[in-house]
Amino acid sequence: MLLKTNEDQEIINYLLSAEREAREVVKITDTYPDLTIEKAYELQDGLLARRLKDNQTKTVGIKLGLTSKAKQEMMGVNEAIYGYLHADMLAYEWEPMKRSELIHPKAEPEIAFFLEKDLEGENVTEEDVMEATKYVAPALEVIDSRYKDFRFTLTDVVADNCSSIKFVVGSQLVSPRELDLGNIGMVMSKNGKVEQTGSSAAVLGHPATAIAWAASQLSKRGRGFKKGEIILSGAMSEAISFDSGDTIVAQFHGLGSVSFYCQ
Ligand code: 0L1
Ligand code: MG
Repeated sequence: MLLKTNEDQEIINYLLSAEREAREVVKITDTYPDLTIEKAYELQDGLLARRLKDNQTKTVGIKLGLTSKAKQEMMGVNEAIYGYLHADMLAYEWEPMKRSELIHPKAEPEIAFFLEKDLEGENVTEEDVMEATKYVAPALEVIDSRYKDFRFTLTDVVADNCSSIKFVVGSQLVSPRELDLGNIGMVMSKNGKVEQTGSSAAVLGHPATAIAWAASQLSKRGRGFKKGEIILSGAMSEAISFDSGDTIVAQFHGLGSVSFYCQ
């Protein structure tokens, strides 16, 4: 599908200003119902290039989305998606997250992979993923769709860099070989009350399977994962909404915990 270059720029401006002003907007497929997935990834590329320039930041990794069968079924799709992580999305456990900079944030528990080798090609296996990973760590991704009521189609969310806004990584770094990564239990609580439990098995059966899938998708576009990058491998349970005054903690069996406070 071809959109005119000026329409592409309008969409990119529309989504970036929604992020900057922490304001929800009508989804883009209301205006462009025929948007294809290829075009949505092109728009994502354009949005990321502008964001890097405007925010004077850099790419630090990749995040996978819609990695659970439950979420794919909910959206009526059978594929995961990916977006990019920028340095200015990295948030810290010790620094309150500012609610005023967010629209309608949700937190999701994930396992972060730190790569010590490039990971590229259409035939990347789970073993290759494990081999290329130096450490894994507990993480909380904050997603904040720019779309009204967090409602969108697959193409909308891809163009919106898969709802990315912030991520927090816990301080415990563990070799992936020391854990049964396909079967890590997780408990996520808000203000001390358990809100979600889950398992890394919810991430396409094993987070390394999800990453191998993403490597093959990236290779179709002449890309791959690079040494030094962080990968957020996908949510281990449903995301939970939070607001100012809330503390979110996710505890992972064998991996420790990660938390943040929203101010
Ligand atoms: O990181 C994610 O799994 C989110 C992907 C996009 C879907 C959503 O915003 O819920
Ligand atoms: Mg996520």
